[in-house]
Amino acid sequence: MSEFHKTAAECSMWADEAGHLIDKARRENLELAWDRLEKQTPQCNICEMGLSCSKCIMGPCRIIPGLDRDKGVCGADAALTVARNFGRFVAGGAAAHSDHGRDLVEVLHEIGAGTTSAYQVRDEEKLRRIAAEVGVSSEGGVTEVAAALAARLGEDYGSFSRGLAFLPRVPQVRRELWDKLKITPRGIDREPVEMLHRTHMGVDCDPVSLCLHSARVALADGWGGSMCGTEISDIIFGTPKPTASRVNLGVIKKNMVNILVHGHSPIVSEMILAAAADPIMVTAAREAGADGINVAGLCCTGNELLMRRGIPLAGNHLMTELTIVTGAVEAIVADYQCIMPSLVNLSQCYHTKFIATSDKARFPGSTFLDFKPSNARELAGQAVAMAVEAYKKRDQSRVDIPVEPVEITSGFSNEAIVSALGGTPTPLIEAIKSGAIRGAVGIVGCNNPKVKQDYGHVTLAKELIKRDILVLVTGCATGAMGKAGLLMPEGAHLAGEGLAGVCRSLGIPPVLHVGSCVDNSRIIQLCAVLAKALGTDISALPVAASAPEWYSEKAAAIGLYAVASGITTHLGLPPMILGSPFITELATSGLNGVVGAAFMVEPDPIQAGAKLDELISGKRQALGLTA
Ligand code: XCC
Ligand code: SF4
Repeated sequence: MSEFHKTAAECSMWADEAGHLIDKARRENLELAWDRLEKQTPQCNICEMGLSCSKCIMGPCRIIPGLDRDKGVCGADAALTVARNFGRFVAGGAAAHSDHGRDLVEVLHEIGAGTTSAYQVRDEEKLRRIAAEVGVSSEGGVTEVAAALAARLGEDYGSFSRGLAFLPRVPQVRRELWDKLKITPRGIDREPVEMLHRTHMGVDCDPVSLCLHSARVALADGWGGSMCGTEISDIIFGTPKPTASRVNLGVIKKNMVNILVHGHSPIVSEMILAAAADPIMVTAAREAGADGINVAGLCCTGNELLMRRGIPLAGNHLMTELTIVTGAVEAIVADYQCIMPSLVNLSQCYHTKFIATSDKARFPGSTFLDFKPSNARELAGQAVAMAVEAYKKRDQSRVDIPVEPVEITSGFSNEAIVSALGGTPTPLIEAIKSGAIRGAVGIVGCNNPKVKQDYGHVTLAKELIKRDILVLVTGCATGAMGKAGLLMPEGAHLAGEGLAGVCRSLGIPPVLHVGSCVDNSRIIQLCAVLAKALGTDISALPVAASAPEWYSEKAAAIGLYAVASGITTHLGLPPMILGSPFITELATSGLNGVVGAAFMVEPDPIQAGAKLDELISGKRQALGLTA
């Protein structure tokens, strides 16, 4: 029997509570991501190295240096092929985040135009503050300011922007460096589109130039598209504040109509939440025999609702299939990104309704509701009604929810962090200077069935906090940290003396949940604030980023914008670049001399913890602080 068809007890590739449901899926003959990975193994080594190209039909070409096949038909060698492939990979991720951000800009525009009643501005103070920051009028009515801000940020998506609105947040030295390197992003859409152009056959044939443009693409995401996503989501749905919630499969309730929201954007999930609270719907649920309606989150839209509303998180990326296997999910309402196509089939093996809501993310075999700002509230009502109907068809004998939920704290927006510190970042800077907090690492998202689920996230976080390194977490890593108890102030007992002391005095956990994938923009902004306060560049700060279990193009874009912003980034799995020693060297070391940060690939989270600790010690000493 191969590794992936083993029972949970025989195999250790997944988180503890997952195993129980994997066994159930086995008994019910249902296929999961781990099974499909096994069928795909061994995976194509040439692709894994980044050495296959199908960008034109003179190909497809496989570049095999040393085998007298060292160039494609057009003459592209290994370095060029790897650079082109990686460039498009990053562009895919940047496009995803930025298009999500655009949807928020559009909702803000509709609020300004008065064409939606479903959405309002919940954080007027932030609306006016951001408007003033980006140079549009912050005076007048809310709708006027909303319209002006949407117009200004909308401009950043096109080619004729006067410079991305949020660029002044970046420390001056870093901006000068970007200008010198010609990687200052010029437009949120422009950079990924230019990447598609440059990587067409016969355009940019210089691997270095392509890598620099990859950095520009990523920066357009981090300081552009993702930042729009975060800031406007806060304006429309409220800026997160510390809030108590729960996490894991146990948040799915046996006696409730369970609706899971899945995807990334809060635009749909917030409406589902509103519709589920409608007394008419709750009565309908009771009439159907349930105690009520329970909304829980998956992946990043789950993180959005968790941050702002304290809505519990049912699971992360690799738990999404298993939530259906509990047999207690009436509906999955999906927007876009990271939604495994397998969920549609799997939901058909149960009574679960799979509801797609975005015209750009169609799922054959699902129910489609064409959400727009103008009809969102009405369609959300329809989705909830479908879930209530589905409850009547639930087979209670197939219901199996193996665990009790774990308590967590969420909601650490930068505003909330600064407010917890008494209104200024100074106490944080003092804590860093004194060494109580030696540094900070952002651990971001994703699971990947190639690595043991959650192990990388949790192990690395524990390695860091015990060394007095504060951890900020986003995306799918959140569920893992929560289950391990690291998102509660009590988790501080696993931290070193200094960090534990800070956690105790502020009543905060040693791992702070700061949001979804796009909310990594909060982390770079916080770094910029600290760098400016210290009169230095981001690359001088004792900080790093890490994606121990990453899988997605978006994660590559995040990693690269972190690096290009001066933040060294650990990856638990290498990107598909190893076919070019030149590009590999550039990514893992050469970039240090260019942007003051580089990628660090280390599969073992314990080793990674030690290496990040060493990096942080070095940065501290360079700042004249104790190691
Ligand atoms: Fe997707 Fe964002 Fe990754 Fe989770 S963490 S698997 S990208 S949902 Ni951002
Ligand atoms: Fe082959 Fe070049 Fe065409 Fe790629 S672009 S498929 S390497 S000929």
